[in-house]
Amino acid sequence: MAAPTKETMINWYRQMVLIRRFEEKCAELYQQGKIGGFLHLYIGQEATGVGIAAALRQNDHAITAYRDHGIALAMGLDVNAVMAEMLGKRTGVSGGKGGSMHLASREKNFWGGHGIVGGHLPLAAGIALKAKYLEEDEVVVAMMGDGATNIGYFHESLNLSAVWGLPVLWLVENNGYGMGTAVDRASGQADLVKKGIGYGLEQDPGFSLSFNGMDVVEVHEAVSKGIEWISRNGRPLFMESRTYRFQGHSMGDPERYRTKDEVARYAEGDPIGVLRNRLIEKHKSVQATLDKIEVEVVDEIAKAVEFAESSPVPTYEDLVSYVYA
Ligand SMILES: Cc1ncc(C[n+]2csc(CCOP(=O)(O)OP(=O)(O)O)c2C)c(N)n1
Ligand SMILES: [Mg+2]
Repeated sequence: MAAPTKETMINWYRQMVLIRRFEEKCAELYQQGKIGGFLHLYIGQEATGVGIAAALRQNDHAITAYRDHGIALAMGLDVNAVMAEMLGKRTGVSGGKGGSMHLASREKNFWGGHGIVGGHLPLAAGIALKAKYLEEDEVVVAMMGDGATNIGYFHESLNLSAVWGLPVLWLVENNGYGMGTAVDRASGQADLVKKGIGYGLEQDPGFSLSFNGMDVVEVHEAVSKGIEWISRNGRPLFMESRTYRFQGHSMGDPERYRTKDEVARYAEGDPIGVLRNRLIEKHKSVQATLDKIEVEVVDEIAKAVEFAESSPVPTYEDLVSYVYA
């Protein structure tokens, strides 16, 4: 596989910084009471979302759980409309009726944004069934948390995908914890890729099923190989991105289940820093470009907040549309 070009990596850098600053701004807006409900930040996991989005081919699909801002932005959803959704505005990607956990875009083949742990996994199987039925070469990347691998939907979906030969890349973002429970305290099998064995999923496709989710280059390469393998073999795969979330599970998490030292240790491998160092090591001159990106992104986020704040809230008619009663 060809190494990504300098331009490609700079673009990934921009996307990762955009996600990071977006998330920081959301935390601020939440404290100010401008964002309601739950808020699950993607800080620390940016390389996984950006690497996946970069690996998707034109007609492939992505679907995820409630920690969805990062992949939504990486899938190219408009930053203004995503911010407006966070604030529950009519101009939001889901008309302001979904909020943080329900970002989606039919046009971008991004199917959300789902609040029930594992609840989107059967939907991923359904999207893949459509592709199989119509003989279309499309792969669905179904992202999930480590905690989601312990729920009934997981079993049913992986099982059906194997029985029916569905083109799904089941992709667990192993960030070490559920809400606050470490992986080995919740899962009888803590080596998560081994969970695919029980469903007859391929264990030796010729590349590693588990990869370093803190390095966007590695994520992109692994997911590209996974998608290519699924497309060629017409069967699902189960892969693991080893990542880490730097913030609490949701807002207001006292984080008693881990030490500050542990978080600091992982922060040394901050995915944005990893990519920045890699770029600068290879191309010294790129530093000014990266610094400029930082400034541009802050401006882009400020404009998105302005757009969201000045947008109208949904009307009564909006609220009762698409509602079955
Ligand atoms: C069916 C169901 N049970 C419980 C919850 C409450 N809940 C929300 S997030 C979460 C933890 C899930 O952890 P993981 O799958 O690892 O995802 P992460 O938050 O780490 O991204 C739980 C138990 C829920 N939303 N849905
Ligand atoms: Mg988790």
